Amino acid sequence: MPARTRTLAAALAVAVTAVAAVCPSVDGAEPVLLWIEGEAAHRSQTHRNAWYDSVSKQELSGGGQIASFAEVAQPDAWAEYDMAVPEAGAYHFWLRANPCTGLTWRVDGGKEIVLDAKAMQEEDKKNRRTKGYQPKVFPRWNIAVDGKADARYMTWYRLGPLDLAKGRHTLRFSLGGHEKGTKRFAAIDCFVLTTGAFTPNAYYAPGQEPKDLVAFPEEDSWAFEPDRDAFADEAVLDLRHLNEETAGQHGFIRLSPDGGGFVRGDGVPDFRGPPAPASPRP
Ligand SMILES: [Ca+2]
Repeated sequence: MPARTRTLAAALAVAVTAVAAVCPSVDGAEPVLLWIEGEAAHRSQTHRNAWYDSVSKQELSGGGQIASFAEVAQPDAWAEYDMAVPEAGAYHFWLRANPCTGLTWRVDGGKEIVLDAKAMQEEDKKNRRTKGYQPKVFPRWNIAVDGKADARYMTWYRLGPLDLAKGRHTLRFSLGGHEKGTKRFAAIDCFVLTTGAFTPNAYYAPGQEPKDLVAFPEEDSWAFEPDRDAFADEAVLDLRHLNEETAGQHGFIRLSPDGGGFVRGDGVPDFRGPPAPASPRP
């Protein structure tokens, strides 16, 4: 394999390993997966803001979100979802959202739970080298229609588990929190309740084909379908710490000036594959 190709292959292996994450499956049971769009709320109260609503629909599951930006004098925003849960179980709760000034949820009128993004990030940071640890916060995804890096983004959060009985349940979110005398804003793209494994993949649901996927002739391509990474104790490497806090925050990865590795957009070496031999081996 040419040196440059080999280096690129190694780099891709790093990138794929760094973003992989799973949750455990329920033994012997066919997993249930409920994928619910934020914009499909059964009841809601929200407030409009031209800047906060200026997001790219292409970066959102189902082409939409539910968002609210409450001025100081406006009441709190909220959204409710009625769900038919097909079987009782411990459900992993995943949320793709922009919590901004605050986001809470509660099930069937129960205790209100706060999404504490900062605490979750701190826990991830503390455990980034802990084998078997599964991160709670995934990289931010810019959804601003003008591409500006401001408060318009989406992030996947691992919130579970939720014990749910079979039957109808109502999930209620607050959008922006409850702090009096402040502007309160937040948005939800979608959320997932599943008894099985789930790996966030931007705004795509499991099995959904990317819209911009390029088709190659079968003879010039192969299926790249690596097994899920369970971060088992016997794993040799855990490269999640290489992820940027915000995806792409340092610009595009490019070839280093010497052609032997890669650098970030700001010129800092990012990762390298095995060194290329200076001359053919004897
Ligand atoms: Ca959506």
